Amino acid sequence: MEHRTTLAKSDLHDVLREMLLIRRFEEKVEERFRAGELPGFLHVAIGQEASAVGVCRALEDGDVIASTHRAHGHTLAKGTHPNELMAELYGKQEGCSHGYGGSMHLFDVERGNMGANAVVGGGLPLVTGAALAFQMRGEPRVAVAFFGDGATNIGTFHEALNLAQLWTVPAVFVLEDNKWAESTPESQHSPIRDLSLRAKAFGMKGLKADGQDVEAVYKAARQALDHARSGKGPVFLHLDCVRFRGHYIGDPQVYRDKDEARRLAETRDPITRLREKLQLGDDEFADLDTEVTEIVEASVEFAKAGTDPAPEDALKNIYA
Ligand SMILES: Cc1ncc(C[n+]2csc(CCOP(=O)(O)OP(=O)(O)O)c2C)c(N)n1
Ligand SMILES: [Mg+2]
Repeated sequence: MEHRTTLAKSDLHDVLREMLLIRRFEEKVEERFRAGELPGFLHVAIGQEASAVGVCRALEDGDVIASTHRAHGHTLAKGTHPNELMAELYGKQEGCSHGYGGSMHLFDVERGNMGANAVVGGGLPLVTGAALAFQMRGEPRVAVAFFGDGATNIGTFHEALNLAQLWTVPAVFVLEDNKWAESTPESQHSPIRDLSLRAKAFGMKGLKADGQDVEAVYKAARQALDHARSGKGPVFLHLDCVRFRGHYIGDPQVYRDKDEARRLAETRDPITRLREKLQLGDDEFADLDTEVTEIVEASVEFAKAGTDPAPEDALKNIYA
């Protein structure tokens, strides 16, 4: 895809398809998890598809990302095939982390994904380090960290941004601000209401966008990436996002107003928004839905037919 400062009209259909694929993928994962087929712990980013797709679409070949515990959308948007992602969630050797990782440890280094991270804030120093490497080698590449509002309170966030700015490395720090850290609302975990102000503490360029509007995300991400790539230093990109579901699948959400999530899903769904903009009729949308749902169903079949890792290989990649 040719890179522009805004998404071309001709690309928007494809963008909608990608967001819908991620949505249907995560709905299927939730269903299979509740059916007891998937091991481990599960966080979905249903409602946050615009951030993953908008940012990843703006990347150039060679750019890298690091993700969080809510990583399925980022992983798909960075190019991992749904089969490889689903196989990983089923713990199979065919998975992108060869069955060693699961939902919170999705890696695909060949496609520039330095991994999901179960440690909140764990990806941030990796991104500063990768960006430093690009700078030292004179490569025109950018490293991008996704992280949540809760992560802005952890030490690695401050260390990573401080050094990134000090060394003017080509990094973009993408805050997916969904206003929750597990069951803690932002007003109880941050002393400031506007988290874009975090960038000011480091003298870092800050940009803001509506994280539910994929076109706005793309536009801001392009600006951020261009700035970082041109050697002007890192950028803090604050995306105003919405978490439609609980923190994890199974979360009873007793701490949250029951109507809030429903209201937000009705008014701030990035897929509905783009569908309306494209004026897609019911039949056209249904066709798109069938197409992505078939891809998701096929990924489940692929995963179920996968190979279980051998028990004797369990310690193979442990180095510390
Ligand atoms: C270092 C560390 N501390 C605490 C946790 C437990 N934990 C997992 S997710 C989470 C909240 C993260 O909130 P945020 O960064 O806003 O991401 P979101 O879940 O909203 O996407 C916490 C505290 C953890 N995984 N790692
Ligand atoms: Mg959050």
